[in-house]
Amino acid sequence: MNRRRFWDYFNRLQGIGRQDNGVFRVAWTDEDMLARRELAEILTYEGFTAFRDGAGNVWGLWTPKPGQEYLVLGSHLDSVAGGGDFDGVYGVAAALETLLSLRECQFGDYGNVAIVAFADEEGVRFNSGLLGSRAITGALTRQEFMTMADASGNHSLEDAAAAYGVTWESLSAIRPVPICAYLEIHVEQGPILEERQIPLGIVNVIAGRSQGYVRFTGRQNHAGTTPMDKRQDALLAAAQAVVGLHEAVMDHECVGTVGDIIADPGSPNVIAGHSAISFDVRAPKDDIREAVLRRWQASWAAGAIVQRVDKAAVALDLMIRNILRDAAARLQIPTMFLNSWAVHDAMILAQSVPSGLLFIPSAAGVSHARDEWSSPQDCEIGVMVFEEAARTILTG
Ligand code: HGY
Ligand code: MN
Ligand code: MN
Ligand code: MN
Repeated sequence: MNRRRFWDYFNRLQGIGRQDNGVFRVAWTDEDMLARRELAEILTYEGFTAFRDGAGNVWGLWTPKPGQEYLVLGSHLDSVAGGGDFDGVYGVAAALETLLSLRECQFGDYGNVAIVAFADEEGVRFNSGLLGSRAITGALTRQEFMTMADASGNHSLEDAAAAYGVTWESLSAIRPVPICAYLEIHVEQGPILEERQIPLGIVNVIAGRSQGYVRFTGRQNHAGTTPMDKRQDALLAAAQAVVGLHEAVMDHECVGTVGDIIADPGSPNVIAGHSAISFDVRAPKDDIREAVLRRWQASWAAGAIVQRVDKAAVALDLMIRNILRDAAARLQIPTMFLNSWAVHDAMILAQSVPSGLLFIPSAAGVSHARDEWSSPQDCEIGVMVFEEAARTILTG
């Protein structure tokens, strides 16, 4: 690992879209594109074949063995709105440093290596998360891509992506490189590694997730003249559903979040005729997630789910998990196995190739927030073990 080079590239990528109140590299915005362009420039400068595929994923290829499969190392550059400095970009910088190190140490005799920054991992605006990785594995449907919209229903993923040259035609024309295995390293975004004082986590299962929007219909009316027993208040119905989700997940190994709520017309003196809320429900066991959603849905009347995307929980490849454990052991780095309640592109790749996911500690377990932080020492330990694991997989 070349520490100086790693931090130089990390800072170059992580600084794009960074503001006082957090990072704003939301997918399908200029900042997101700037970061992808920056990565492509770095890859070209370093002599790799760099390109953007039909989904907007940015690839860097090192092909000493033409015609053979690639070990793919990746993560994402897009962020949530007001996100932290490490989510996604740390993994891309670690993948880049590993690619450079493998070439420097002449590992070309063993096979090809690629890095990828997947597009729209977060799905912030349209609940379209893990879009880039699903596009290369065929898990993204035309129907989903063409119908995803924001909470208001007025802005579509299709239009936002088209502004940056990504269409269903370009997505479906992708011919991905042949992949032998996928590795990702990411900040844990939770408190476990820090609490246990363990510098590296190896992920067993990535929790499944159901996300989408519910729209409520009431009757727009006057806030003053409408008696309380004569109201059909769409925003009240939405608020009750927000509390209802919290109650539906209680006492289950499950989490549920409503992160976005809107009212139409959204005027202080008008009873809302329409409203919408987002939902994000996750559990390591799919039957629990499904049961909670059914219970929650039964608790509200004037609503209808207008968008729902489910991703099943995924157990990552046992052989890869052991390679990660042994690579850390060779470097005398303590590890532990744990589950991930954050979703990752690794859960999509894992459905078609052996995939592994490493975590480094997150300070106070905080993420998707300005004060997301991981220590330089933990970042560097993560890269060194990530490189050692990549070498092991490459040399087979
Ligand atoms: O939402 C998540 O779990 C991830 O950070 N995209
Ligand atoms: Mn995230
Ligand atoms: Mn992430
Ligand atoms: Mn990820």
